Amino acid sequence: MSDVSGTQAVRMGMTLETFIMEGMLGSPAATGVFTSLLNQISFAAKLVTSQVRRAGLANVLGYTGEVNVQGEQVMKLDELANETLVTTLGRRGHCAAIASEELDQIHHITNDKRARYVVMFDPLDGSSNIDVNISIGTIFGVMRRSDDGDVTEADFLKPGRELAAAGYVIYGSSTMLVLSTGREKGVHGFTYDPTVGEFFLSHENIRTPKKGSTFSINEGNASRWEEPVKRWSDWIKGDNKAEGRPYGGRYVGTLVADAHRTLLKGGIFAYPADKKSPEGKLRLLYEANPFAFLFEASGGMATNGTDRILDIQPTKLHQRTALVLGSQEDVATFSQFMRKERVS
Ligand code: P6P
Repeated sequence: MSDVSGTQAVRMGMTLETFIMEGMLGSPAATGVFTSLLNQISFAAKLVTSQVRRAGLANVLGYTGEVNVQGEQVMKLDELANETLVTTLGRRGHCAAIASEELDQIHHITNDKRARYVVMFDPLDGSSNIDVNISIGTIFGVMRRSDDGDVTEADFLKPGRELAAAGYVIYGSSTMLVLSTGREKGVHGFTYDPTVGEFFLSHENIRTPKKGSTFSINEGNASRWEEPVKRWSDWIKGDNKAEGRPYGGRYVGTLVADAHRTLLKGGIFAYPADKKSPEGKLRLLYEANPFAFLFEASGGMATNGTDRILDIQPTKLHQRTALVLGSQEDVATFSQFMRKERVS
């Protein structure tokens, strides 16, 4: 019987960098550029987690007083995270351009042919929860460039099914990076050990249960919902032991936290369109698509209420969408209500 303690076993375990490299070695066609880009994102996550963990001490809380393209107050940590990602991804020559929630336009880096990828991200999702110490996160997607021409916004405006990789970092009770390079490669979680400065494989091959027991939606929007959403909400809270209802209600108010719980435990997260947000609130390119990519790779499902998120053809960088993520059975039931195929 090994006498290695749990912690030591983790330290002797698989780091994110090794896992990515071995993934590359498993794909001889990989040139190493993609692998190196993923390692850059992991390095940026380490820098941002350091900033987030020090936020209370380093007095980076509070508002800069500026307003971003979303019309929201920009918090200092938002800016710091954005700058960190832009700077880190600007190095090594793998990334041709960046799209960020914090930038009105794409940030052009290089047209060099060796820069084969573009990266879209929300640098700090849930920033309104920063100063009340609720989990926040970073969400990213990696897309191959269309051709060897100059990189343009068109390189970003492709359906999410064309993503080469997607993932997120959740800055919660611990910092965890969750990543997928596609359905055939699965979804894997890596927990950060700050004493070593490395992400270690902690959740290999995450699978989302086919059916869950929690629902996650902002009930404060109920008066603005369309009738089918109201009927679904009444149904999921109805008393039917045989069908496992009522589901438990869980809502953090940070997409990364609500989606992370749903990815691991199953159930359903929904941010539907409503009278206040007729297009939905969440952003297609750097919030919905990366999570839709992950949920489909983990055996879950992602729609805008009726149609597959990954099939949506984007037309604008910051366009919004309704978003429903979760267990296949739970998301399918939501769609039945939205299509008026059922009313209870
Ligand atoms: P509401 C955070 O501001 C965010 O963009 C997502 O992280 C989160 O899911 C959503 O907005 C919460 O919005 O309207 O429920 O506060």
